[in-house]
Amino acid sequence: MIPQTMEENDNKGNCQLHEYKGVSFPTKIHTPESLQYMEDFDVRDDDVFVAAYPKSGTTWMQEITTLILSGGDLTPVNTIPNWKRVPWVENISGKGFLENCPSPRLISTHAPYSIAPKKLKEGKGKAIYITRNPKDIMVSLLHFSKFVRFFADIGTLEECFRNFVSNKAQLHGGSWFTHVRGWHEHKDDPNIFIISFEDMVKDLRGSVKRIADFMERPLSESALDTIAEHCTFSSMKKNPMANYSLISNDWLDHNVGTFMRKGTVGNWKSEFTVALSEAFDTVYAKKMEGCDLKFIWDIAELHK
Ligand code: PPS
Repeated sequence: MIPQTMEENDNKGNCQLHEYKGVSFPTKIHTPESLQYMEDFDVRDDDVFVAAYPKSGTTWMQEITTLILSGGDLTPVNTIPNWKRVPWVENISGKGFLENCPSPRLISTHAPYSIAPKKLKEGKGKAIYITRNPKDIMVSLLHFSKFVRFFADIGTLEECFRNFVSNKAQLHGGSWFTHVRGWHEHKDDPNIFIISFEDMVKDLRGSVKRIADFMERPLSESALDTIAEHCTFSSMKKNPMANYSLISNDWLDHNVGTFMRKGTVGNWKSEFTVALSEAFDTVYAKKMEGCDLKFIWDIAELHK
């Protein structure tokens, strides 16, 4: 979600969103041309995309996939910022940067399936899609919007809710419901692997192994141990190459918040009122009708 280079755009004025094929994106880091570039992207056979609705665990997966490719060698995650290791294809700076990245490439995207790279949809390369329960996403997004300067403040939690459940959500990546349903419909495609944030919280080592198997990059037991240890929330929170502390105050107001905030399941419970939670559940039941995706909403459910 963060620009790949600080030169990418100026940072004056309010952040605006614009629509590309019915999906909202922040104008500061995306243009119609950069989004078209994503759709037409020249996918290589060994490309691996990290795809997610914002605040679903993208940065976490960037770290995990980097370490899977390095076989557990910590050098890249300790020396290269995540936005350079796993750049966003739809950002303005994607074009010109990605073509020069050596294979195998790791590439991030917050795009819904409808506008994901066409070649990926035809079966070229692989994508790992991360889901997260949407109440935790909403809370994470709300806090993020207070300290990120290229993204409009999304108001109170109630205002965020009304926006979040709207079919025309004025949020980066558009409607969460459309996003998650669109990718989930392709869960059986051989080049798409779906995993939840909650699974990763529950069993990080087991999740890393599943992801590595999907990437066809088997790991030794000791590499698995190293990756699981490095990718804990407390460890990543301290890593300047992953925690966005390197981003200047012009882009992120570091006095207001931190990117690595809670990293848990069920944090929404401390922010949602009972009434808001019930209103959410009603809309959720309607919008997710016919979709067999199940979420874990509470940390206690993880240990059942
Ligand atoms: S972004 O801005 O869309 O790229 O954000 P994204 O990386 O998708 O999601 C940020 C949330 O992921 C949490 N996070 C983690 N949780 C647990 N363990 C690890 N290692 C980890 N790394 C990132 C991060 O704290 C954000 O969630 P919240 O709920 O705000 O803490």
